[in-house]
Amino acid sequence: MRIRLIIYGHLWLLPIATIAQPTLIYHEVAHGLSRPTDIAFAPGFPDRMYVVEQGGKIRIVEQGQIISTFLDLSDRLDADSELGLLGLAFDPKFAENGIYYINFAGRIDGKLQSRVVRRFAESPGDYISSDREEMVLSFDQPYKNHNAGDIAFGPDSLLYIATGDGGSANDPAGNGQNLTTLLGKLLRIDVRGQVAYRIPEDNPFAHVTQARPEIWAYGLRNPWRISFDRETGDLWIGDVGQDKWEEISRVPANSGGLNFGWRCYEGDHFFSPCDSINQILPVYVYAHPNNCPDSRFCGESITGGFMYRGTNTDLAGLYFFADYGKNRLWALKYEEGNASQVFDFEFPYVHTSTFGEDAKGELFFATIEGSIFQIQTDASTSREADLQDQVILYPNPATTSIHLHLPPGTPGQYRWIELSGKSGGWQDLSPGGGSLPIPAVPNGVLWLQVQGPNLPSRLFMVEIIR
Ligand SMILES: [Ca+2]
Repeated sequence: MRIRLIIYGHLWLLPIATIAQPTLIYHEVAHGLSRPTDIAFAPGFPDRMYVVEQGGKIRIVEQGQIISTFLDLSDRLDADSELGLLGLAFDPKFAENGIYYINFAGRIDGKLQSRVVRRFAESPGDYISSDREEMVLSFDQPYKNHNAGDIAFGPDSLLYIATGDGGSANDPAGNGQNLTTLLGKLLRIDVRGQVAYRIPEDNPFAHVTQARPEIWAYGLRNPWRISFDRETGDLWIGDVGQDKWEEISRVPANSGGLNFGWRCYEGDHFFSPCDSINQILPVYVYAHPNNCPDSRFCGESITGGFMYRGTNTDLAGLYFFADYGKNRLWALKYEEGNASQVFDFEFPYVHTSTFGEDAKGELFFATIEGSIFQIQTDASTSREADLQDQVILYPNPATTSIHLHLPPGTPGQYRWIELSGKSGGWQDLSPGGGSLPIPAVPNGVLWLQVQGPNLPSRLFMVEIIR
């Protein structure tokens, strides 16, 4: 068991009760993605993972397979430096209206810009989005780096947008503390309705001259990934530091106007002389390798994650995060304003680029090399996986029919899905399976989706040779 008690800050608040370090199992749920920057799940489609790729695509992953390209903006975006497609958030009513939002940064009409746009799936279940797009918000970027770009709907159904300080290094223009720019901020806007957006009446600067009314919090450098705690409504930020300190900060639910300190502070350390400011201290900071007493707990570029609120009680209330340069996964237990315990987990790979949370509160993360992993423990290794292993398909390649074996006594149903995402109707399967006729299609591949009352949905790629 490895436990590190945090000695920064309020030592007297350390609780007496500690929890044992869980043992994690990383289940690779998909691979073959290209530079993932965000993972999202759409309301109403719990088994469908949308993976955002920096180069401009959103790919749909189901049952471990990349099943379609939902969106492709790669001809409009280049992913040079830290530019590209950086964030995706589904409208809370997506299952009814098909509306989703993306954030990207790129060279647009000759200028470096960040944009948040509203987009539409013709029908919410579509595997390919329509091209319809409406501008919500855009602002210029002085440099290619520090574009943050994560977006998320809060429990208040308002859209929160993380922006970076503009880039270069050391925030040369002082954007983090400048309330007249959208750079270096957390924004909060109301995107409901026919207009681009409205300013919520209770935004802290809604009626302040010399401040942008979109601002919810400020003093951020490059908030690489934000997330809401679905239980408390708190918003968590992993804010990438300059040369010394990485930080995790918390925006308590319904708390506007907080200043997280950059560039007066890097983490909880002075950085650049400022008039006195009312800085909200980070929940947790860790050092870069050249200044780090315990190499297991240092890094160089934080990737913020999520508070675990899934079904596994061993992980309940742990905030998971990682560092882009470190082959580690970390989790902190938050109590009374501090990280009361921080756990360090071995992981084979560096370059954890982003995290995601599904409808049940289970957590996933991606490596920039294109693999997606689920965070699990022994306790969550499921009967489902055992059952899935007993679903067998043969022969494959096939000609006009294929045999599907199910676990003995298990009924199910199946359907065929074309690569375009167009699917046929569900057909019943006898307990134990049987022989399935293959639709009359030219040589090529089709997806076969199988599910049942006691059988989690699974996709097979079937090669057809006539
Ligand atoms: Ca920038």
